[in-house]
Amino acid sequence: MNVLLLSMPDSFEHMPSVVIRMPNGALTSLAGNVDPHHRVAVADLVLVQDRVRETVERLVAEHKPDVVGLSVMTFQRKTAKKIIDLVRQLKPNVRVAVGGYDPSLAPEAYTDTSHGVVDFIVRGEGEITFRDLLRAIEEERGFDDIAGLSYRSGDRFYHTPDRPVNGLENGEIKLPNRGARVLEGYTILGRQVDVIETSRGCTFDCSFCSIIEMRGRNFFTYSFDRVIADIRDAYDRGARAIFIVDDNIVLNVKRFEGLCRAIIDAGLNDIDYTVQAMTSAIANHGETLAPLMRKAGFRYVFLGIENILEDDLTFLKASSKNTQRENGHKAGNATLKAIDYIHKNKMYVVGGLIVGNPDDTSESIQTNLEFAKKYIDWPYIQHPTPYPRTPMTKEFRDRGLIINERLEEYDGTTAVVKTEHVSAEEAEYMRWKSERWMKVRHIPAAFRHNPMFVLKNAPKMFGHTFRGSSIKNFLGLEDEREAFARYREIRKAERAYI
Ligand code: B12
Ligand code: SF4
Repeated sequence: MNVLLLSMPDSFEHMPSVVIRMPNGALTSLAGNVDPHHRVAVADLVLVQDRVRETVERLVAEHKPDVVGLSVMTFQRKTAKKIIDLVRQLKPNVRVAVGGYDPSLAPEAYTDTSHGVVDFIVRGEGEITFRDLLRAIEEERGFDDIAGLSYRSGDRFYHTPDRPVNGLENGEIKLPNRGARVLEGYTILGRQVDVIETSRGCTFDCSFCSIIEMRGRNFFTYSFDRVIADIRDAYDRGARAIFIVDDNIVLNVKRFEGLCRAIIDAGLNDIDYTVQAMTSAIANHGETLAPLMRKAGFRYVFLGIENILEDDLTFLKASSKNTQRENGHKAGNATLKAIDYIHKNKMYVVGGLIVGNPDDTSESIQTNLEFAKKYIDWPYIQHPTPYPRTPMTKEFRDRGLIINERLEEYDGTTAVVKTEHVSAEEAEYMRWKSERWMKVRHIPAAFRHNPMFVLKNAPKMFGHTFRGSSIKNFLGLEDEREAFARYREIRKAERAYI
């Protein structure tokens, strides 16, 4: 069968497509696990944000898909439905499957049979479910024995039991198939970027995170041999930057250190790696871990700081993962120590913070923004966003703080909740205003690393960072709120990808 797999074009403020266009790791993993006689094409639509319709039309004409699969996050739901409608117009007898976080956690949003009609919802991990689904379609048999699937028969949906998460070590999930990609242009600051995974899952339960509802509290790992083979495949196809998409790679620090050594031993340390990490792991093990990371090629460490105030951390259920330990005892917040280790080892901190929590005041938001200004290299500051089935969503709803139900705006940098003391708009304005200048500060470091790219793209990079601003703003002749209003309009228009 011919299979076309699409990831959505929607990106958000901290992933400006002029500098970052990353592949979706799920789709190549699916492509690597279907039976080999299928002809699979993978298209990451973030590569063609300004020509989504034409690209989908062309791909459907060229690949004549029997099955189209879409990977969808919640803020991409609206776009996904439009793309499904388009695909159905182009090829009425096509079968449409959706998967990823949004269909898994809000399958009810995809059982509407009037618009964006899907045939299959793959819930949770997709490799084995999708492989078996294609087999069942091909053999024209029923779907009841395929765990983790919801399927449509007429206007009704039937749901099979959830699929248990895969242990990964048994080798059942094969390597991704990057050869299936049909679009080009992946980049992070001018370097070709790819994604790899070394583990899945997390044993923490932060209230804003979707992981627990998605797969429970567990942690499974791939063997180093597999990981190295995956990195080498990405490298051989031209990647010189790699984003490790693991939910929480530092849950097992000894293993992570071993992985750094394996990367060094394999000579794959001339790649720029980016990884997401908890502050506690870096603070508590930084003495040995951070130099090894540096040696292995790690450049950006995305730190889940979340918030620097204890009350907020309690709300986010993120206190323990941000706790420093000394001689087995708790010794306060781990953030500063983690940042120090990262900086001492010449790596950069992408600072993940969440501001605008239910009890936040302007002062508590400002405290976090000031902290970010002082200590982090690239801000990744977000507003708490009520994604389907997270514990945080329930609390925001119960307290009547959700002010915006337009899911396409649930991109993390649009405030869709107010606090008990601050309006959503004000929280967003505060973040937007200070974050733009923090981003500018990283440009010299980016220039030193990738001078040609930055020289060539500097106008676009500044243009993106200061969308909505004008000379009048910079001269102080216009209230910054005017620029903020224009920024929001631009952002709104941008969301109409199709
Ligand atoms: C890595 C990652 C990123 C990377 C993305 C790199 C990339 N291009 O892949 C970065 C840091 C850039 C990122 C950004 C964002 N992310 Co993010 N990210 C993740 C993370 C950590 C892992 C995702 C991943 O790749 N997993 C590995 C793959 C193999 O697994 P998977 O995606 O789950 O796919 C499997 C199944 O879902 C299924 N599947 C998936 N798609 C499909 C499609 C079909 C057809 C089928 C059959 C099956 C299927 O099969 C796959 C294989 O088993 C998750 C989870 C987490 N713990 O936080 C969040 C997560 C996915 N991100 C999320 C969000 C919200 C975002 C942002 C909007 C804001 C933010 N929080 O940073 C931005 C938007 C990015 C953009 N497009 O502009 C949310 C999504 C919530 C939701 N309900 O939609 C998550 C769940 C985090 C959370 N808040 O809980 N993210
Ligand atoms: S530590 Fe990270 S992956 Fe784990 S629950 Fe918290 S935010 Fe999610």
